[in-house]
Amino acid sequence: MTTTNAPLPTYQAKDYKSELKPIWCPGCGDFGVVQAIYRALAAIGRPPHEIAFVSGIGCSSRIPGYTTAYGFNSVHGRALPIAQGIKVASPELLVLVAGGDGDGFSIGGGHVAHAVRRNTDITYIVMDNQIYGLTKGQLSPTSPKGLHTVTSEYGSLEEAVNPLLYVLAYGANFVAQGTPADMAGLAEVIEAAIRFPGFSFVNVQSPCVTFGEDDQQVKNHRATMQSLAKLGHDPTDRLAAMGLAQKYGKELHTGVFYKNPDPPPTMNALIKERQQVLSEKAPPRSRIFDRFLQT
Ligand SMILES: Cc1ncc(C[n+]2csc(CCOP(=O)(O)OP(=O)(O)O)c2C)c(N)n1
Ligand code: SF4
Repeated sequence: MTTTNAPLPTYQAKDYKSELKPIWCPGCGDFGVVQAIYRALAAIGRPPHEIAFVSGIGCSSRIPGYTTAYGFNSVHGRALPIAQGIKVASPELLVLVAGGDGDGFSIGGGHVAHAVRRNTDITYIVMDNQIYGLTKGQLSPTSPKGLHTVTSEYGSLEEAVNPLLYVLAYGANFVAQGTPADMAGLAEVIEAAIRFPGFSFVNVQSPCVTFGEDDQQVKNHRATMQSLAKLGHDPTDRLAAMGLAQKYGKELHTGVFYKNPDPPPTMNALIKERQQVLSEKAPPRSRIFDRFLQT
């Protein structure tokens, strides 16, 4: 066998950018999110062909197409089950999931709880713009109460879903939030989420400038965001994380809410363990065939 001392290839953010030109509205927060994803992937350094990027349907679900990873712009609300299947079948792949708050917490809401408890090693990035962008501005599950939209002319009557509290309550082991108003911070939390061994969740406050509350949200984020690290939050304290997550919709916290210091085994690790036990206990194949031949 010949060995070579050639350095391993390194990747830059531009290596993850596809030739497709984004068709988002000028000023859409998703432009910043995809840039942060390129940066995070460059920091991780996995070649694009070792990455599978799954999304549902929505403006934000276009993201996989703007990367050089293998992409699957799948079915509205069904990105998580597809991504889990990919990871279980191909453990060697880095599997990412992206989508909107409607995709994730309305039609796909039931899948989030099970993705959390199955703990497959995938990273779920939600672009939470509090509206249905692609279908032109209907109420979404995270729309704030009172929001005027095409489907709530007199203001929404419903309380918003809190995505941070939702995943924390189901036992998520890595939960973070970012905004394109802080690109470096967003890239950092996405990178940390990818590096975390298990299901990781990043909620991104990614404004919809066309149908959202107003078109000044990125500016407002810059003025009001509070870094959890600077606040002295201990990200290993789940209850403290839940306390801070309750401020969702009122205060904009960025950074890691919760990171389990002792991550439980992932679904792939459990499957491997089970397969090993079964293969040790299983009778030789010839004995199984003999049993059928006797009957
Ligand atoms: C089964 C199904 N139901 C409804 C739709 C219509 N639809 C497409 S995207 C979308 C919601 C988009 O909002 P969100 O997921 O928040 O993403 P955004 O466009 O805001 O990024 C809906 C209702 C669909 N494509 N498929
Ligand atoms: S409609 Fe909203 S979410 Fe969709 S591309 Fe335009 S600004 Fe972005």
